[in-house]
Amino acid sequence: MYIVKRLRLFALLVAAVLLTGCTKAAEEANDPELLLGFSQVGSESAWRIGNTKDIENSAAQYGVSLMFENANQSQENQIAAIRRFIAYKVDVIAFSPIVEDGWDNVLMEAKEAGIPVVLVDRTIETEKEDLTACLIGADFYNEGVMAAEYLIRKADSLGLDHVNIVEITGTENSTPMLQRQAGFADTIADDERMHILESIDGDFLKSRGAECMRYLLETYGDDIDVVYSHNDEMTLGALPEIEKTDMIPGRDIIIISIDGGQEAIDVLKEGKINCVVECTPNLGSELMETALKLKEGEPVDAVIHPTEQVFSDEMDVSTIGPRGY
Ligand code: GYE
Repeated sequence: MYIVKRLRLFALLVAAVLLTGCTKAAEEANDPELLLGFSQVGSESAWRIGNTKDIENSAAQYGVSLMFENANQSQENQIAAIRRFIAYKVDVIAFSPIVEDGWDNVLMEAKEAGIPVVLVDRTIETEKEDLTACLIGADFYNEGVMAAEYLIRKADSLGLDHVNIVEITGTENSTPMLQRQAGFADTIADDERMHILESIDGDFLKSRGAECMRYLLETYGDDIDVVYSHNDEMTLGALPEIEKTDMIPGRDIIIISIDGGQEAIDVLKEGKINCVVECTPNLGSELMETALKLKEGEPVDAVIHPTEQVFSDEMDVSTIGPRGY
């Protein structure tokens, strides 16, 4: 009898715990802690797809309800998405601006609506104050510096006294394009061996990377010693074009890329890319934590940069683990 009573009591307790748990979960589903509107640039690269996946997974993990909009490479679409977020009265808006300028009007509207805005991945150019709360993204200038420092070490080790570089840049007027270019140019500026033959816009796309490389090979042929490409996709587009000539990428032309996605790392391991500067797309958990703080009116850091590394033929590349994007 005593045991039966104890069992009953235990069962009641379990049911009570389960019920409160369920009610809480149901409450959270109906009334999530935070409604976040996020406007993504597009799906142009493995980096971007990895970034989208990470943001979606992090939202689920933090119990954040995510309104996700893909702008398919158009600033107009991004502006329209931000206006929809404002009309919907989301708690926080986040977006990765495709280019740096042209955001003042829509961001003034968000400010007037009292909705904080987080910049993810890329920044904006504005003269107005306090349009955005913070930036969570890579230090692109430093990525350019790391790419150039690798090149200087490589030129030293090969004993090169004249180095002709072609640069395939990302989307014109986007933060990674501007900063990766500036960091690289500033770092090679004092090295008299280094000459940039031409910088050409590859828009972060594989097809454009191939087109640019065809043009560069037609124009400069085997004068090219180095290809500095602002992302893996353009690099992966350029390599087959080099292979159509009698030059071997990674041996006759030094190939430097940025992002560090799986495909590029596999090609680095094959020896056709010499150096890949990492740019991590995993910004989701920082975004969720920041958005939750903003909703509560708590202070946030103005800039959050993830730490990044360089993968290159100076190291034992077989030790590089799976990249996840
Ligand atoms: O390098 C490129 C992408 O903004 C860091 O955009 C990002 C860049 C990334 O499409 O692959």
